[in-house]
Formats: sequence, C-alpha cells, structure tokens
Amino acid sequence: MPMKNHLKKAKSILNKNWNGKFTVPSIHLYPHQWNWDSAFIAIGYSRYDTDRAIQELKSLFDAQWKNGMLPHIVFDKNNLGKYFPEPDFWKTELSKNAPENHLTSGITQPPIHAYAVLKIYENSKDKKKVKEFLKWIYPKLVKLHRYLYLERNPDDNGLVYIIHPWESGMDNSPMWDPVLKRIDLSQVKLPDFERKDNRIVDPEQRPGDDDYKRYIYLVDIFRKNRYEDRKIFHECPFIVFDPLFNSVLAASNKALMKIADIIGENCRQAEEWYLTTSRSMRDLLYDNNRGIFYAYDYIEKKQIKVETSAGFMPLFGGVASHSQALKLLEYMNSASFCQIHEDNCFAIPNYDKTKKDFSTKNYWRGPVWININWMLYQGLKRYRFKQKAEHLEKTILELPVRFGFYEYFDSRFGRGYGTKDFSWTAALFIDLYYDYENSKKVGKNIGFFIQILRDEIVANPEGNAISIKSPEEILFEFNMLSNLLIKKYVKNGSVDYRRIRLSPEYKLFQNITGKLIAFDPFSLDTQEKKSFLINLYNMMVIDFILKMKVKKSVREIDGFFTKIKYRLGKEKFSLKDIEQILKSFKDRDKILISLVRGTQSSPPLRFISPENPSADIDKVVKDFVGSSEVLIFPEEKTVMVSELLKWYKDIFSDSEKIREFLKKYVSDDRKKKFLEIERKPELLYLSYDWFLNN
Ligand code: 2M8
Repeated sequence: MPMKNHLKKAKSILNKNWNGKFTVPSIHLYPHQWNWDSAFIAIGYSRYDTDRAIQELKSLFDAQWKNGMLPHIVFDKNNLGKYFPEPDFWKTELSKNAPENHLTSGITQPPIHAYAVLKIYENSKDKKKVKEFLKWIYPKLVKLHRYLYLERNPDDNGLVYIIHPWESGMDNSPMWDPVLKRIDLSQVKLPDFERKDNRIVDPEQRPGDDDYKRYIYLVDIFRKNRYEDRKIFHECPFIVFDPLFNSVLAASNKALMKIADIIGENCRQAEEWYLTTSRSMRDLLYDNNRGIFYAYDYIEKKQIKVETSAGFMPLFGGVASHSQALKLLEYMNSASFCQIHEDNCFAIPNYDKTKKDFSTKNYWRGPVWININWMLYQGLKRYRFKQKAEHLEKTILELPVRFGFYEYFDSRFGRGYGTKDFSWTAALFIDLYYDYENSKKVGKNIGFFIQILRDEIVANPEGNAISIKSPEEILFEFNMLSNLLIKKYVKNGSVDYRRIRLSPEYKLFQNITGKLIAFDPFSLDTQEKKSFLINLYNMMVIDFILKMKVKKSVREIDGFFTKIKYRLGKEKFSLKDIEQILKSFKDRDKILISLVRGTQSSPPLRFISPENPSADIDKVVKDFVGSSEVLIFPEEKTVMVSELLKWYKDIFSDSEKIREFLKKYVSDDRKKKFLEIERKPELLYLSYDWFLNN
C-alpha cells in the first residue's frame, strides 16, 4: 500500500475514535477521554485540522479541577459501563475540587499539554485564530503547573511526585515493582471490583491481578482522603519522582515560556520551574555508572535502580547535560535497548532487554510504544543525535505500516499487541508523516528528491576503452575491489555510503567499472557469471546511490532501476536488465532474494565468491529468513513474509511454494518443524521497507 494510503488510514482511525467532543484512545478498550493521549492526538490533528486539535484540548481542560489538577480520565456520560474503574468507583464527588459538570478520575498524567499547545500553534496556518486559543488555555496551563509545584513538590526543589502508577502513564512498568511489592495486602479488605480490560485484550498482554489489586488499593486511599493531596502524601505508600513525568513537565515549562511570549505574558515563573526541575533531576535522578536517569522512591529516599525507557526522557525535556546525554545515547543504542541495525529489534523497547523479567509482549514491561519513541525522537533531535533520531523516525513510520495501528508492538518481531486502531499510534504517525513529506518537499526544491529521469544515464566512466587489461584481469580486479569495499564499509548489513564515497577504494572501483566496456560477461562459465552478475548488481546499487546523491531512499529517483545503466561490452544494462538475466538461472528463487537493492528490506550485503557462489547465496538467504523480513508464528499457524516475494508471483505463487522455500533456510528448530508439518499456513505480507540500508 502506498504511504499516502497509510496516512488516510491513520486519519480514518482518529475519525472513528472521535465522538463529537473528543477522541477516545480506542473504542473498545478505552471508551473515554484520556489526559496525555489527548495531547498526543491533538499533535496529530494539528497537522491537518487545527479546529479538531483545539477542540480536543478544550474538552479536556473544561474538566480541569478547581485546584488545577488535570484528571487522567474524563468520562463520556453516554458511554459508561464498558471500562473499569468508572465514576461510581472513583467517587470524585467527595472532593471539593472536582468539577461540577464533568465526571472524572481523581489523579493526573504526564503534563505534556503545553508542549502540544505550542505544536498546534506552530503547525497552524491561521496563527491569529490559534492565538485566541492560546489566550484561553494559557491560564489553565499555568494553573496545572502551579498545582504540581504547590501540591506535589515536597522538598521545594522542583521534583514533582506521582501517587499512582497510572499517573506515570507506564502503568505496570518494572520501575514500579519495588514500591508496589512493599504493599502488603494480606490484612487488607479491598473494595469489590471486576476488571474489564483483560476480557477485551489477551491477559498475557495486560497487567497482572497482583498489580491491579494494588492499583485499586491506592485509589481506595485517595477516596478515603477525599482526594486531598496533603493527606494522601502522608498515607500513600507510592510517592515517587518519575523521570518521565518530570521530563515532560520540563519540556512543557519551556513550551509555556514560548506561549507566554507569543501572547505577551510574563514567563519568568515557567523559566524558574524549568530550571529548578532540571537541576534537581540531574542531581538526584541521574546515575553516572549506568548512564541513565532513575525514578526516585521518596519514602525510602533512594533511587529505584530499574532501567526503563523513562530513564532516557531527560533528552525530551532538555534536562540532561551534554555528557549525560552522550551516556544516555550510548546505553540506549546498545543491545540492552536497540542498536541501530541490530537484528530483531524495532525502536526502543520499554525495558532493558537483557533483564530476566523482560517481556516482549506484556504492556509496559518490554514492548515498543509509539509515543515513547516519538518523544525520544524529539529528544535525540534536540541533542543533535541525528543518526539515532532518524532510526527512530523510520521505525515509528514503519511499525504501523507493517503491522497495523496497534497500541504497542512486540520488541523482537514487531507484531502489534493490545487494542488495534489506537489513537496516539495513528496521531504520531501522522505527525511524522508530515515531517517526512516536508523534508521531501525541501529536497525537491534543491533538486534531488523524487527526481524523474527522462533520459538514460550511463554511470560507468567512459574513456577507458583502450584497456591494456585482459578480461581476466578486469574480473579479478572488479572482484577484489568489490570484496574489499564490502568488507571495509558494510557492518551488520548496513552500508556506510559516506565513507565509501570518500574512500580510495571507491576511486579505484570507478576506474575498473570504466574498463567493463572491454568485458563480456557472457563469456564466463555459469558459476563465475552468476557471482559476477550478483556482485555487479549490488555494487551498481551502491554506485548509483552515491552518484545520484540519494538521501533516504532509492525511491527518490524515479528510474533508479531502469534508467541508470552500466556499459558492459557492447551493450548497456540497467539493474532491471541484470535482474532479468539472473532470472534465467536454475536457482533463480534464492538469487532474486539475495539481491541487495539498497533498502532496509534487503538482506545484509555480502560478497559472492566466484569459487562457490551457491554457498554464499545460501548464507545471504539464511540471513534474510532469520531477519524481520520473515516472521513465523507456529502458535498462530501464520507466516509473514516480505512483499518482495509478491513481486515474483511466478516463482513464489502460493503459501505452499513459500513454505517449501523457507523450510530449507530457517534455522530455528521449532519453526522448521512447523513448516514441515503445516502444509497451508496462513500467509501475510509485510510492507517493503524502502528506507536506505545506511
Ligand atoms: C493505559 O492506562 C489505563 C489506565 O489509565 C489502563 O490501562 O486502563 C496506559 O497505557 C496509559 O498511558 C494510557 O494513557 C491509557 C489510555 O491509552 O491506557
């Protein structure tokens, strides 16, 4: 499906979840308005519908409490009975601060609203109109921040505490285990309650009952104390400084300063809040040995040494010092979270993967969340960690495209979990899609993005026809240089195009391609010809990417595979022509799979030796089958394969053919067995990832 259609799909999800006043996170699982969800959703809307974006936040702030607290849920009165806990359980009418005309919960969530409001303004065309909205919401934002700094800032050092895991937004994060485990419920009579969530979503993907009992126990404390913060502070066993909550607050303080500036208000207070919160976070929450920020248990007065993605959020808040930021990047970009080009990893999972209790599918205990990665992406950009930022950007676009707009994603295989058609996944996809499109437009103006080639281009240099070299020498040198370039500049399948461009080997390589004019590949024996043509294809792709100054994807050049050519002997060949010749080989199935098209969906680039090409091709295909281009789920009797196989319908015509093919190359025993037994697995295709393999 073209990207444009995915954008349409994302917008249709927001539309479906819109109830006339606000957008629910998901019709099935979360049928009310959620606090920070609405801020992310408004960011998505701000790209194409300013009015909706404004309305989304207006309805949320209409339900703000009298003391400034912004509730984590605003209930839809017409839709009660589908979620737990609802107003009958929260009983917020016990509080003198609860709003009269709205039903809400009695706790809050990360205050990302000022940040979202600024985005609405920045993305809007009609600044005058949005300025009116800014004037309306500014005092409400200040009231929210003031509430946090007055009621939740016990040491007056700018560190704001939360009183419930739900306030962190990362409900059952392992970060909260040590604190929750301290709560002994053996002697406690809990109020009666019945969960609804784990009837809608597989319980394996949701928090356990032990966690839920503690969630309810905490709410019961709040009710008994009529939601009075000072009383709750003394009785609540869960008082923690969360690095995510405080980072988001810091980011929003910065935004508040800018909003104040736009509407001519004084912003000194927000600046002071920003400075004290960030200073205290650096001093109290950072651990230099591990290179991450930790949550802080206020009751035990110590850091909670559990490494989660929340610990990287000071990048988003602009809180981390330069040296701290470098350490965060190092840890984030390691096998503990997700290294660039690591196999089987999609963006930053929510918890350190090397921990024993890491889970790829349970809610906030390991899967990948789009909002978290989106915030990390903004943070990485802020600190100018460009490469990692681009890596996250790509995954945020890629995950929903390949697996659907799910609530969260498997950190190894990418498959979606939780509820589908989830609003913030759609909204933040939309946000990045527009960024991506805009960057393309910028590129267009400077002349190399989506370049349409009308005439053919011959890419190997002329003038070397008077070759003193024999065909054998040319072949030898071509092979030697291709091998060398791949060895030196390709790591784990990713090609360092920049270094290749500057390398002496590339100069020599260009020279030898000029001599191909005196070379006839059809004079080679079958094995030599096979290896030569595959290597030639792969090296032409690299050469074309460099010569055409491809930035993000070979798709920027319309005609990349057909119009750019190499002169070989008397004729000229495009990539398509070479592919056509390779199709005539007996083992064409694996040859076509092993071609490296300069994309993320290509297998890792290897040199194919002329002595034993089949063995090398087998290795490439094994890599491909072991990568995220082929996902085999024996329990679900399902095989997901790259769209690439669809291109060759004549070879991989049905699931049976594909099964036969995969069986030969899969290394995992369980999957092999499944493929041997299951004759007709369900077959699904994964979208082809056209981003550059750099
Ligand atoms: C999840 O939390 C709610 C409780 O607030 C739940 O599990 O029922 C979290 O993922 C939270 O961050 C999110 O705001 C909410 C709605 O999407 O769902």
